[in-house]
Amino acid sequence: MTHCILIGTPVDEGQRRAGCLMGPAAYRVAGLASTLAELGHSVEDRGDLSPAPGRGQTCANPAVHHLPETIAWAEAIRAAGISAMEQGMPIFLGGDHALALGSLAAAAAHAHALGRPQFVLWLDAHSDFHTVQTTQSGNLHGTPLAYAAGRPGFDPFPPFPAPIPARNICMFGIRSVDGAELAALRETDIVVNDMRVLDERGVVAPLREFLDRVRAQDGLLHVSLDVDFLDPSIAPAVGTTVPGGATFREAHLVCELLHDSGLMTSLDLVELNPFLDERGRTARLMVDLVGSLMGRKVFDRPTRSF
Ligand code: 5AB
Ligand code: MN
Ligand code: MN
Ligand code: MN
Repeated sequence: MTHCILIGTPVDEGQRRAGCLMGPAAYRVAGLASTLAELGHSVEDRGDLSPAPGRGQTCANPAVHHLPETIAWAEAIRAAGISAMEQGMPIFLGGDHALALGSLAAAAAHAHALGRPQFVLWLDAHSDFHTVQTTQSGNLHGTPLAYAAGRPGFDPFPPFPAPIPARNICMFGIRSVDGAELAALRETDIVVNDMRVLDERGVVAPLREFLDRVRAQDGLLHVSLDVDFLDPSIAPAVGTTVPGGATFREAHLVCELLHDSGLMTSLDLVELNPFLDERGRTARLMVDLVGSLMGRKVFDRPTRSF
């Protein structure tokens, strides 16, 4: 059983449509803690983080907004994440995806201290591979994976503690990539399982290939679940909907396979905008997916050993 540490991270500055700051409250209302407890896990809710005031950092890209505030969030999340990582499995309740500028740094620092490799599974419609310099929208929720991979162009941010090797990063569900991201991704070994791949191969084989590599290297695995990984027809509460996302069963199957692997060591739940939800259905779906990630199943049956 796992000691789950809930860390509310109501970041809203990484994009322009207000509402993600209500995400942590929506997860609590939707029963995240009781879902985990019913599965036999211990749960510690550390409440919501609040960042220090921004320190006025600037950058050359005029589109970028809320840079100092986002840096302050990243620092607060990194510090809280590192201490949680030592005590259990942090679940970061977003908040927009800019929170991963902190959670990935915490995971990487922790893995580095243990002398073990860090892996990342990025469940998202988007690749989030912009730098502070290349983002055209200026929305920093589109940058965390580039920061974690050690791309240059993050000068105003603290240096990423132990950049994650590209081959340790696996994207799932991708269907919206900007030109600058595509050009940069082509230069890396990141495994991009876009929707075309998942349509052709399903989710099982590509996910097992990745999990086999994590296991073979005794890696730690950070999973970042962006609501827009899901098809908007089942998860409307997100500011950046892209049609053609993961179905209800594909998403649950990904989570079930992750649970069977026993490899996940930290988790982000990001981009939920409860203001856009329909009677809480997206928040409830995200909580149900966490249930699958943490061991809920209909029948116990022998699973393929990883
Ligand atoms: B999300 C876009 N690439 O840079 C940009 O939702 C979208 O965290 C970023 O994945 C989406 O603004 C960021 C067009
Ligand atoms: Mn994202
Ligand atoms: Mn996204
Ligand atoms: Mn989004």
